[in-house]
Amino acid sequence: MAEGKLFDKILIANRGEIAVRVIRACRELGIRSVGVYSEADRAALHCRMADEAVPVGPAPSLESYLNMDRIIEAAKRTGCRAIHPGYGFLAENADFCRRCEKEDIVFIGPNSAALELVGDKVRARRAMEKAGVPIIPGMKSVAADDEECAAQARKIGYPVMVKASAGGGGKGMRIVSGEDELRPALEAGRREAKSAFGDDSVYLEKYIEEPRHVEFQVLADDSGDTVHLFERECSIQRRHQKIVEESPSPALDPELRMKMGETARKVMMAAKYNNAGTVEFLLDRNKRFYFLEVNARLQVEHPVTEMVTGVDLVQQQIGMASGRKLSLRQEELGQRGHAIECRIYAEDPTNNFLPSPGRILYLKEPSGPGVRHDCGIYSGWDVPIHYDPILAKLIVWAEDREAACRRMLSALGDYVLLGIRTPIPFLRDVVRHPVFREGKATTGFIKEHMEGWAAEAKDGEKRRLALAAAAYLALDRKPASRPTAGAREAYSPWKALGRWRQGE
Ligand code: MV4
Repeated sequence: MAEGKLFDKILIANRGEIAVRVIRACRELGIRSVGVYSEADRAALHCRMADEAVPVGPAPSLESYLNMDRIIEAAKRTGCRAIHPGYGFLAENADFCRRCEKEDIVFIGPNSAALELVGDKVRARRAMEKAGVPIIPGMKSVAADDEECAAQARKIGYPVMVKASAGGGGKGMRIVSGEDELRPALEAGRREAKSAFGDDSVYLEKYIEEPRHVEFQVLADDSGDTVHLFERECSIQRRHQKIVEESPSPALDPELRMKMGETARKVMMAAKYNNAGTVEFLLDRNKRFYFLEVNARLQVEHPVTEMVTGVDLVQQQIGMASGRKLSLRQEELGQRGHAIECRIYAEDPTNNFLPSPGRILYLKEPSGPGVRHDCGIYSGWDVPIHYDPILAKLIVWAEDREAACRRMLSALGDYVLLGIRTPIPFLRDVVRHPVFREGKATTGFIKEHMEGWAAEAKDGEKRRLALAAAAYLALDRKPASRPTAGAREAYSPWKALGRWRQGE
C-alpha cells in the first residue's frame, strides 16, 4: 500500500474484542481512534484503549450502537473523517453506509450499491448466475404463491429448502422433504422472515445434505483490483453460530482451492464490490461447490486468514478506504502453516449454552509461541447482558494442522476465566474429537457428535471449575511461602492447576 494519505482519526462504531482489534490497527498506522460506548459499556476495555471515547446512548443497542444519528454526530464532533463499523451492528446496513456517503464520512467497508445487492439473496443469486458462478439449483425470484412453489419444488426435486430472501444466519430457513411439508414450511419461513427482517419474501433451493461451509476472504480496492486471501473452513457451528474456524480447509486440494478462489474474485467483481468481504460457499459430499452469499464486512474469524497469509486485514481495509491501491498481488499471496480459532462466548455449555453474564473474577490469558488472544474483557469487569455474548477469540498458528490442534489444546488448558461460564471445556473436547482431528467435520458435526456432551461432562466440569477457582483464589490471596519443616504437606494450588490442565 503506497501513496495516499491515511485518515488522522477514525471512529469505531462497535464494542468488545472487534473494537479493540480496530484500535490496534489504528495505533500501528499512526491514526487516532475514537471509541463509542453505551451506558452499559462505560468501563469496557475498548473505551479504555481508544484515544478518546464518546457516549452514544442507553444500554439497548437500538438506542446506542445502532443509533445512526448519535454515531454520525459523534464522528463529526470528534473530527473523524471515517467510521469503522466492525461486524454486526451497522456493518452491513446500506442506509448507514449511504448516510455516511452523504455526510462526507468514509464508511470503511463496501459501497452502498454493492452492500444492497449482496444483502438481497435472490438478486445476488441472479447476478452470480449471470456472471457464470455456480449457484445452488433453485428459484431465481421470490415465491409468488404456494402453487408455483409446489411446481418449482417438483422441478428442483425434494428435499428442498425454504430460505428468506433478506436472510442470512439461518433465520426463515426450513428443510422440506416432501410436498406434504411444503405449505407449513413456507408459512413458517415467511412468518420468521417477517419478524426477523421485516420482509416475508422466501424462495426455494435444492437442499444440500451435510455440506461443509468454506468461505474465501477477498480484498478489492476502489479501482477494481481484486485479490483473494484463500479460505476459512467454518463447518463447526451450533445453531448457525460458528464456534471453531480454521485455515486452510482440510477439505480442499490445491486445484479446488484455486478454482474456488478465482470464483470468489469473480463474485466480488460482478458485485462491483470494494474493501474487504467474504464469499461463502457450500461444498457438497462430492466436492462440488456452490455460491451461498457474500458477507460484506470484516468477519469474526478474520484472524485465521491473517495468521496464514501474514496480511493485516484491518490495516488493508483502512488503506483501501483512504483511497490507496492494493499493493498485494495474487501471485505473491500464499498460505503458510495452519491457524485455528476458538470463540470464547459468555455461555454455559453445561446448560444448553444459555447466556452467562456477570463479573469476570479472574482472567489468565494463554500465551506462548503462535498464540494470539483477541480479547474485549478484563478481570473485574461486568459482562453486560445486552449484547452478543462473544468475549474473546483464541487463535493459534503452527506449521501444520496437527501441531495447531495440539497448540490449541495447550492454550485452552492454560486459559482460566472465572466468574462466568464459558465453552472452554466444550471447545477442548471438540478439538480432541477424532472426527475433527481427522479434518472430516461437516456442518452436522456438533449435532452428530457433541449432542450428549453436557450430560456426560456436567459433574466433571463442575468439579474441575471448582478446582480451578480454589486454586486461583489461593494463588491470589496467599503469596507462596516456604513450608515450615515438619508441617503437613500444604494444599498446592499449582498441583490443582496441573490436574485442571490435564483435563482430569
Ligand atoms: C443451505 C444448506 C443446505 N442446502 N442451503 C445456513 C445459514 C445460511 N447462510 C445458509 N445455510 C445453509 N444453507 C441449501 N440449499 C445448509 C445450510 C446450513 C449451514 C450452512 C453453513 C454453515 C452451517 C450450516 C448449518 C446448517 C445448515
